[in-house]
Amino acid sequence: MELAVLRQVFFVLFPEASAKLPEEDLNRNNMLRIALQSKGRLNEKSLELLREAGIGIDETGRKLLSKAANFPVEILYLRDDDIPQTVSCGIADAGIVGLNEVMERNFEVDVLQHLEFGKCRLSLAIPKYIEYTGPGFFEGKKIATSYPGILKRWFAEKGVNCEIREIAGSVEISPSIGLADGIFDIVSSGGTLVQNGLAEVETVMESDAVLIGCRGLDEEKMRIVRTLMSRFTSVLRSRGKKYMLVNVPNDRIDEALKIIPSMKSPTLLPLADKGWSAIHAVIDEAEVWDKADQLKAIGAEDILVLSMEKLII
Ligand code: PRT
Ligand code: ZN
Repeated sequence: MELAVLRQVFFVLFPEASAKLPEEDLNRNNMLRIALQSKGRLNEKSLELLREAGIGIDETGRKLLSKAANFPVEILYLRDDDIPQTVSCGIADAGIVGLNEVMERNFEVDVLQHLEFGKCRLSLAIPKYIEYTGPGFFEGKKIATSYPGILKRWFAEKGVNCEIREIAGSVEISPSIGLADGIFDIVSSGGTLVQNGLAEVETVMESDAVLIGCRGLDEEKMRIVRTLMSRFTSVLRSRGKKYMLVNVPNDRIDEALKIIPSMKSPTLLPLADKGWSAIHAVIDEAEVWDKADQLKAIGAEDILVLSMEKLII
């Protein structure tokens, strides 16, 4: 898109933000612009993921736009609602946002990668004392939500007609004040529903933060996107993993390898003490104690468990 046009689109879409961005070049070609949530639930986790992927963002006196020091990326901070549109029209090349926002806004963007944080679900809930009889229950009923698009499509699939009341916040109080018969909202722990006397009756979609991309990026930007995705994959794979070193009598190696299967071929090192070897393996943190007990039972000794910094594949 032409720079002048791009600038105009940005100013029309985000008048407040554009006031803070008088002279920034909105059309940098050799750099990937990523839109992140400026504040809210996804902001810190998004920056943490970038940091762990080795991309240092200067956050002192955070502006609307900030550049990475060591990677061809710049960050555009926006409200999450605006991210899908910003990416679809090419003002940002990529973005990190909840899948729920992508599905709700329905702009044309590519969902490139699931980032495994910001996990939640979008569910229908009704007062807990009412008996639920299936999707047909909602025929002719009023439902309050901030996500009318997703809900309309779901009811259309089910062939149910109901009245959707779009409200911006505090959806969960709608049934108790007589505004709606049920709600459709984000659920994480389920605590908010319980506090408001509601029962979750249908899960319409699962969501997590996703990396989205503008369609038709040029080869240079695609190359940066691919590097970014491969770094994210490494970060996500190493989360919740531990590095285990264990000394095993040589005649028990086969059994030990069944207990701790390795990613490819096992790393096996002979010890100075003849008749013994060390096995190195990456295992899930949740399995550490269980695996250690099983290894000790077959005669393994000196089990060392270390934190894992990165798993680059
Ligand atoms: O200001 P801006 O528009 O950028 O942010 P926002 O206020 O619209 O969104 P924000 O920061 O609240 O959430 C951003 C994204 O986080 C959402 O779009 C989801 O993808 C994701 N996410 C994950 C959640 C939750 N978990 C969550 N629990 N978003 C909201 N909630 C709220 C929900 O609305 C409900 O009120 O938490 C309540 C339910 O939580 P539980 O744990 O009681 O079930
Ligand atoms: Zn929002």
